[in-house]
Amino acid sequence: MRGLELRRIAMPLVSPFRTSFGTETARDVLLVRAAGETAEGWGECVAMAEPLYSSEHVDGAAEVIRRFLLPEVTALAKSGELTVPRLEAALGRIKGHPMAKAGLLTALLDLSLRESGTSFGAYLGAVKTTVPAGVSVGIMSSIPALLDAVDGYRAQGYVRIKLKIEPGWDVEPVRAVRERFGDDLLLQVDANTAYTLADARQLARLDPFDLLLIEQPLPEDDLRGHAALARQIRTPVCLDESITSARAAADAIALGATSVINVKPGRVGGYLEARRVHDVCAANGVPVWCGGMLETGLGRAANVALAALPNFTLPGDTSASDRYFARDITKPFVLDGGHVAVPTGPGLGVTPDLDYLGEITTATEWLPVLP
Ligand code: NPQ
Ligand code: MG
Repeated sequence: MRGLELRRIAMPLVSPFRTSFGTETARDVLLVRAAGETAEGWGECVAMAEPLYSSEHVDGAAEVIRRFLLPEVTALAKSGELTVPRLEAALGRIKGHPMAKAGLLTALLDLSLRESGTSFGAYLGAVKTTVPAGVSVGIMSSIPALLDAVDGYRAQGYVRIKLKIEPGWDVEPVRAVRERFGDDLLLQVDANTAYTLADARQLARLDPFDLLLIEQPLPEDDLRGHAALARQIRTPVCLDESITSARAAADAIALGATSVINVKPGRVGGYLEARRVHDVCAANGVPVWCGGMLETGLGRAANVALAALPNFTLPGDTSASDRYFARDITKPFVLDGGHVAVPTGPGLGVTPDLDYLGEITTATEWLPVLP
């Protein structure tokens, strides 16, 4: 293990993406490159520029990696014990910062899988060669603008639509999409914590529209509130932000706070813990789907491999690259009959275009691991 490169890139979004917590116009991404003796691996840290989705943010994640995670890598490398499972265990001493840990662990996992010629999908236990693609549709300025956007995504083949909602943009957009596109459309909503339990009656007004689920209506730490809400509405409750580990998933299920779970590797500290979330849910008969954090092709490749595990029975936010970016840093992920192909090459199965990466890089930093 020679070292780690931290690289910041700026990716313009094809259109502003508005959620209940804010409007994003560009993706500020932290990439981790793990340089081995004979190969290298890539990991994408999904933290946002500002701590709006969760408490992490990109500058903080970079600081945590260089100051607190790197020494754990170095210690294991010095004793010749550096493996991804051992590093994951060692990182447990450092509290929190799952997105920083996931970016680092994914780079090392990619490196080791490329060395052994194993794909992410094969390593994780994928049972499919393609996965159905859903799309997350931001809060729009008007209902006609929303209907146009949904129409465009349907024409591209997306098999499931997710509408971002917030107080004042919930029942009417859902009603309009249902009326326009019919009862067969797979439709769900995501509030990103914008409601409280006092809004239960308003959220029950979504009941007639046969939504697949409502994602994270209440604050991240309000598991009891989600359990109470689940008893007051017909739409299944699905947790995203609240599910920070496999143990948190088991607790939320036991409490009746969630009947479906959104799995995001960055939110739970990496792909090994994401697989454990999958396994705990499968053991409890709770279906899961793969969330998205506006990943580049590197993060998208790993997510698509994860989404090919057997209990990922609902379409994920595993959209094509062009949902977010006019140009991706890897060969773009494309829709084929509403599905995205699981990469089959070693590791992530994709590599960044280094010339383009250079053009959009805003900062790089080399962190040697062993002298
Ligand atoms: C979610 N993602 O499921 C998130 C939240 C989200 C695809 O809906 C920049 C970086 C903007 C990450 C906006 C989707 C973001 C972001 C929303 C994540 O809750
Ligand atoms: Mg969500």
